Amino acid sequence: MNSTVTSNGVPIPNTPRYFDRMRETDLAAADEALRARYAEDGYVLLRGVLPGDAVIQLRDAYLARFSAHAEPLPTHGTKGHPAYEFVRTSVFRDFVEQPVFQSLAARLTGAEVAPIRRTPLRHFVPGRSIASRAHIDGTYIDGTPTDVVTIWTPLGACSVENGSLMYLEGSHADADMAARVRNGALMDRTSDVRPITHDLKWLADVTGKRWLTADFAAGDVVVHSPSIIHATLDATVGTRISADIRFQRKDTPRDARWDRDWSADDGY
Ligand SMILES: O=C(O)CCC(=O)C(=O)O
Repeated sequence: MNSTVTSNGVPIPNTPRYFDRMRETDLAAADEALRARYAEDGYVLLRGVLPGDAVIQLRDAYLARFSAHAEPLPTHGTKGHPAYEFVRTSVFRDFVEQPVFQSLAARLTGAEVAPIRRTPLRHFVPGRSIASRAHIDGTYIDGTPTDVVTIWTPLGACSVENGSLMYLEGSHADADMAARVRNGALMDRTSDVRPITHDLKWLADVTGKRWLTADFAAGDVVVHSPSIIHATLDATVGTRISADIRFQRKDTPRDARWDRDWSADDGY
């Protein structure tokens, strides 16, 4: 790994001051232990939740769609782009509707959950210096944030150098942190007030926290709470493709905007 990594082109020293590894949780743990870990860390990293070859097949089916498309492609995930079409196929829907996801979300919430239809499909290629800015999911969901569970599912192996997801340690336990740091946060895209910042080193400095990373194999997932601050690094060595698969408690108000298929320009 390099001595400096970047997110949206902004460098962060790759040192123990700024980075640590996520803790792994055993999928075979008892439900109470799983929930306790989720409450404590704001995320659970689970290995081998899905067969790796099924995940690779989905990735290949998505990438195969690019050969049928004439250049130039529309913006990622907008109408006419392979990602926009792919999230509407039965292959993709069958994948995200596998019972393993719903039962995991139910185990973590301890309640009955319903799927959220809108499932973003992310695709980051090396050399572009584009990554997800620091944010909490609660900002984007028009509901009670604690009731939504996100299962971040990389479609294929995803190392830290591939731009995998990472969490600001313990940030879920500080309810005011996002609001507090937002004041004075550096922002490269001032038209969108929802992300906290694109400068992940700055955020680590003002909070005194580290970013927690992981290398993922095909079939691994990480599940997070809507109040944990997360972001990604730039993909530098390979293409990162992933899906944000979400559920919410059945007994909570639904955000109707999230009941439709995802489109990158749907504004949510
Ligand atoms: O994959 C990404 O770049 C961002 C994912 C994310 O923010 C989420 O799953 O909530």
